[in-house]
Amino acid sequence: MPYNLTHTLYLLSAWRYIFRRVAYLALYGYIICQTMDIAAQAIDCAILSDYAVCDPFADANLLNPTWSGDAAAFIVNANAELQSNGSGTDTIALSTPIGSSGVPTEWVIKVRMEFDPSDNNRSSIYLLADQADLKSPTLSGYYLRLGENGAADAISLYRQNNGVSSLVRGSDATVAFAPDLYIRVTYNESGEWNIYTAAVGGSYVLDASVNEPVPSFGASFMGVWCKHTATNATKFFFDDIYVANPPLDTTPPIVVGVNASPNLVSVAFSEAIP
Ligand SMILES: [Ca+2]
Ligand SMILES: [Ca+2]
Repeated sequence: MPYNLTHTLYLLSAWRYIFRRVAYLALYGYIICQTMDIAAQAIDCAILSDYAVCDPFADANLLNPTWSGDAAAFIVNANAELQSNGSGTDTIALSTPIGSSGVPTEWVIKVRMEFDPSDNNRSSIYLLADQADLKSPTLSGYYLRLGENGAADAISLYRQNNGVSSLVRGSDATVAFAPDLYIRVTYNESGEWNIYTAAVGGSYVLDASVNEPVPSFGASFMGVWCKHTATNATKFFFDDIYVANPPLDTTPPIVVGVNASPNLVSVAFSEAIP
């Protein structure tokens, strides 16, 4: 019965393949679920490690870390939240250093805006900035914008480079109506950004992804930026700000080219040499 034997072997092989795929997908799904199983809740810096920034504003001030910029236009309120405390129509911002050794792998921030955002009343979360002054016209960096006209306000990741260009837009209406949510952003060495959102106490859900490798960056800062009219000058709230340290650079520079002339030898490396 050569036909039946072949047929049986084929079936066995097919089932083995299917079993492997199911096992792989189950394991992969488990890993993904584990990775995402980070509750959207108040952060505890005592149990977190290897961070560049961890601030639940429990100390009721703008120190540890030091937030600079429009410090007079923000307060830490009685609920231990960073709250805008501006007046009139204005743009206010605060930043804190995150070091200069690379791009962090993760950011978390809780954002609450007690109004429906618009072009004139919106916030930006700077994930990376090359200057402490987030209002500088020459700033380069990456930020999340929360707020636009209409009722479809999405979270959008922008790259800023002496001008602004949109990179990726998340789901419509995520932040259209008095937003109150946690946002978690991850970045990996392949240049992949993932933006997750969660209701307070809920689980993070992927909102948007984009591949956009960050060019080499010097001194880096993160921070919050608010554009407001008089009505909403004190209605921006931020909390539980966490930024992971950039991963250690374990890839040594390698020589990619050598050029020799009678008086000069120039060597090209695969990365910038400090
Ligand atoms: Ca807090
Ligand atoms: Ca809107």
